[in-house]
Amino acid sequence: MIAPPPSGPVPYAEELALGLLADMLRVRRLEEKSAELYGAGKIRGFLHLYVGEEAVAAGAIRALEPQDNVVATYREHAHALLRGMPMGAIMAEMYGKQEGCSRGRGGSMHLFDASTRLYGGNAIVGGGLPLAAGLALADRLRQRAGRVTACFFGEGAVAEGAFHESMNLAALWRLPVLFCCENNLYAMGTALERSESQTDLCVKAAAFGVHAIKADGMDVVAVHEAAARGRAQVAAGDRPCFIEFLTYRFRAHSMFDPELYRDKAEVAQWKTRGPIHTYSARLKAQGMLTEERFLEIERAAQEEVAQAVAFAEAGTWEPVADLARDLHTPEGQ
Ligand SMILES: Cc1ncc(C[n+]2csc(CCOP(=O)(O)OP(=O)(O)O)c2C)c(N)n1
Ligand SMILES: [Mg+2]
Repeated sequence: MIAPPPSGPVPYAEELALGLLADMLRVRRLEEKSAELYGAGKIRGFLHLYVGEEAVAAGAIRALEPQDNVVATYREHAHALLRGMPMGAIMAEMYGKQEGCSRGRGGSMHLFDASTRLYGGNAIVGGGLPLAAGLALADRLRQRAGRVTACFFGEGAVAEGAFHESMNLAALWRLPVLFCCENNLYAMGTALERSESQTDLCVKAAAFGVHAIKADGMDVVAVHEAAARGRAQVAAGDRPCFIEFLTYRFRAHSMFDPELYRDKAEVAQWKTRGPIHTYSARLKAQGMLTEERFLEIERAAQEEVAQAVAFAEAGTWEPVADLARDLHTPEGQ
């Protein structure tokens, strides 16, 4: 049984309330355009979209501070964008152009930007967790108090040894990590209950002695509240915190997925809980949003996407002579 759509008043002043809406719309329009460009052969390689899950990155990233680190997965366009990476640098990276954030060498799964403390984009399931523990350990050793590392990962990662090792060390050494589990119920075509004996992920996390919280990942307000609470606990130096955001992806796992493992009716039911339309309806009901304002925010997002595409189109390919650049071994050895 799927819970009813998120409802009730939004407890924020206008700037944050509408900022969260703008964040989700920017992500949605970026993702939809990316799918279109993939179909047109402009973006190649792997592409995993975040459509349906926007409330998680939007709510959680707004709860972070500029000094915090962020580690994400291959489904990370939203995290990069909302952390402050220009949309043009994301699009150019997906095009493989050298104006991209990783000079076109990483593509969709390897967005990286040290200036906004976005430490990837990781193609390996669970690969970000040890990196997050390591970043937090570095902060501990360098005595950089007040910095938290937020690590986003799918529920598929809880089946990996790296999850258990990272949770254990983070808890044992009281490292400042905010573990943000994006539980969209499927790891590619494998439903959680087909791969895990314990499907309550907070029970698993609590076994390590960390704070463990559940939040409705389709409700940007619930996400923001939980992330703010979790971040505060972590920053206080108490213990790491694990948050399970229950969410759902509306599109296929990647561009190569025929989606044979779930019914169309299930997807349709989850769409009734869509994070953008339910949130907009709440804002409208309390008089914080008019249709005109909504369209204005949407137009701005579309304009940003159009500019990002123009930037990527105008971008340049890395010259072949540069191919050996950044290799650790001298050419010919
Ligand atoms: C170590 C490892 N094993 C397998 C894969 C292949 N793989 C790519 S995505 C994926 C599913 C991961 O699902 P989840 O963690 O729930 O994230 P979601 O895609 O749902 O966001 C798998 C098994 C991989 N990338 N890395
Ligand atoms: Mg998943």
